[in-house]
Amino acid sequence: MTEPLTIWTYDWVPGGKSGPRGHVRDIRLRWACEEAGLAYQVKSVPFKDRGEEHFARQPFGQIPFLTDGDITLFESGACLLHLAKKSEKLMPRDAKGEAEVLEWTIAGLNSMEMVTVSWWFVSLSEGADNPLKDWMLQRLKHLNAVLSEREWLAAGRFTVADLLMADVLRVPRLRAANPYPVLETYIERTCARPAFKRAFDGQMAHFALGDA
Ligand SMILES: N[C@@H](CCC(=O)N[C@@H](CS)C(=O)NCC(=O)O)C(=O)O
Repeated sequence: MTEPLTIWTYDWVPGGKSGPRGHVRDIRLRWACEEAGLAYQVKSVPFKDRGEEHFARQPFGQIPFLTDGDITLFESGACLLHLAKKSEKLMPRDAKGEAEVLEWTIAGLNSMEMVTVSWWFVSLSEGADNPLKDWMLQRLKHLNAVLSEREWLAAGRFTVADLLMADVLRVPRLRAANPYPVLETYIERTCARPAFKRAFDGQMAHFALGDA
């Protein structure tokens, strides 16, 4: 029997208020599979002892990575686009719609997450004096202008680009610093999708098992 798609994550990550549970990036892959109705299983690599086999599949020793038959991919964005090729629910099949999904998925990763994650890290030590604050706020401002004109980023409907962007934006510290109600409503609208809740609950249950 062929193995279903396998999403790889850690066996455990710290819990509690400041822990990453609920935001570990395997959630992006779970969410995409849930949206598309793709069968998947989740397997673990050790969080504490990252072995050679892990680095062979994710050269930075991070997660997530994805196995699909004899294909293994790392980088959540690459995995999302791979999954999007399997389902029109994640990405339309017309050339224009597909191009919009590609550009907005990469924008989520490269124009937003690159800035927001840098800002987030610096904010842990610098608080309100974060020198990256203006850079981060500029990006939110421009995204706000886009989402003030339309409900979804690409192709006139929910796609994997929204899944990615909402996941980037829903980080609590960033959400608290976001001055734009339109963006908050976008996060709420996107994360209200039942597929998100299933993915979130799945991740929380997985790491709770790791506690045991
Ligand atoms: N660009 C990577 C980032 C992956 C990433 O930051 N993964 C985190 C978990 S969400 C991780 O493995 N952190 C542990 C580490 O960096 O050692 C992607 O999108 O897949």
